[in-house]
Amino acid sequence: MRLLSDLRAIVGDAHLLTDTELKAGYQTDWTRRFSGEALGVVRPASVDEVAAVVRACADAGVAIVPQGGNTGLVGGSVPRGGEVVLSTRRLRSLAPVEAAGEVVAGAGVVLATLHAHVASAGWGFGVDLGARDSATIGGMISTNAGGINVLRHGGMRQQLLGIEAVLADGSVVRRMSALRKDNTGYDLAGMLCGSEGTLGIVTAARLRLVPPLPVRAAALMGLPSVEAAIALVDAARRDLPALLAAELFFEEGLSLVVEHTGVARPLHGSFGAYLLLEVADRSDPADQLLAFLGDRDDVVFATDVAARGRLWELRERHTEAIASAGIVHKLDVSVPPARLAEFIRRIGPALEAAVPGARLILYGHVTEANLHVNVLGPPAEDQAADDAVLELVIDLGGSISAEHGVGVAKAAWLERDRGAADVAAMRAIKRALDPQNIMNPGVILGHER
Ligand code: FAD
Ligand code: S2G
Ligand code: ZN
Repeated sequence: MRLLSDLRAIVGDAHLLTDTELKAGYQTDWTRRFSGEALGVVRPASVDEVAAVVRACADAGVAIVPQGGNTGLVGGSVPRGGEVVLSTRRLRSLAPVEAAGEVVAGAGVVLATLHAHVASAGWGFGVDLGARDSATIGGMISTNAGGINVLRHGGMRQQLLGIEAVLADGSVVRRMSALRKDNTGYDLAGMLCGSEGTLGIVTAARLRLVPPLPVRAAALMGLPSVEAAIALVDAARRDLPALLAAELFFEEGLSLVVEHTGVARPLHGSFGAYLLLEVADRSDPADQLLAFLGDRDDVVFATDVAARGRLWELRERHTEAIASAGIVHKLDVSVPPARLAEFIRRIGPALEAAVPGARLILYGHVTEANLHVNVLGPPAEDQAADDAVLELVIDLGGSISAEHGVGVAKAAWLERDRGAADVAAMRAIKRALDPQNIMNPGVILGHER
């Protein structure tokens, strides 16, 4: 095929994969629910090679699936069939940290690498998440990733100062100046952030850094009910200025983690809800947290790195523990904070009515009322559980996607969530920037044009 020889000429033989074995890792997503056969996997080493690849695919009318760390959870990072997967893993340039607290990173830079890079210059980066060892800067921008520190620093959009991207015609948009204020025209960076590879390919970004918060303490509490946990989080937001993270999980998830990992149960007995709080500052915030906890028992308090890591492991290994139990339907949703307790009370019966016997595991970023609803039991293609959850979320005025994006998993629900006028405006932007519909077709907007 002419396109494959063109791609080989652009990236070199070693970076065009057509062999079934070599393509395999790029064709199935992290949840194992989404998979497809790519025409080929191409691994460009520079923005110019990305632009040449895009032009070649556009000339051939072949669609592109941009892929970073392939940790996305809504099926947007893997082919549906016949596309070229464009892997950004070789776009790993990392400029020196600038004195003003900014850094320019290639799209393929892994989050953990960025954290280490900026820490060595005495800075921090505002976004952190469990997939830090694989998720890439380009992927995190494209999904507008949130993570565990949104309360303090916001998500990826709040860290984004500039962007370099290749559009569907192979042109390169570059807004990477270090200008502190530049109000000239539409916010292309903001529009590409969260576009999940459907409007262009992010090749580099200018990112805002944050002052480091080196001294930390954490506490895991067992609480009698969801209501008690939510009340405590509201109090923590008011009374704990050093609060960095607040994560909620429940018995079902904790038992799976303990069973899967063999780590010891943190508290004796079982509780209606578990709340993990982390405080971070320049000076020691431990006393602030201890004062907040008062004489409460059913608490595990931790200050050193290892002890805090053990508490975080109970939360962050939910994902792999659940995945080890079978094919999981993952629904990353948010509801108005005032309706969070109601959502948690209603989701069990709603799911049981739709899919009797399905196993429900809830956990997530409670300060944003963002829960990760995981359902085990229904086969991958059975949408009944997904529909029951999303129906309830919309009924409560929530969002069908809080931080993972829409992907292909939730494209059918977009109009229910956003309304016809909003979706029509997004379609107009898509048609304008990608008239051939070669940029990740089917993601976010489905296949309707
Ligand atoms: P990929 O999975 O490769 O791609 C994701 C999407 O972005 C796809 O649509 C892809 O086409 C597109 N894309 C990728 N790179 C580019 C690019 N350079 N230009 C244009 N489009 C691109 N997410 C959260 O928000 N918060 C969390 O707390 C969180 N925790 C996680 C924990 C675990 C254990 C796992 C497995 C995932 C978690 N995620 C979380 C989901 C995932 O890590 C994020 O969505 C992340 O942003 C994906 O980055 P990635 O590089 O893996 O992107
Ligand atoms: C998290 C991602 C993983 C999951 O752990 O915060 O965003 O299991 C999630 O949904
Ligand atoms: Zn999350």
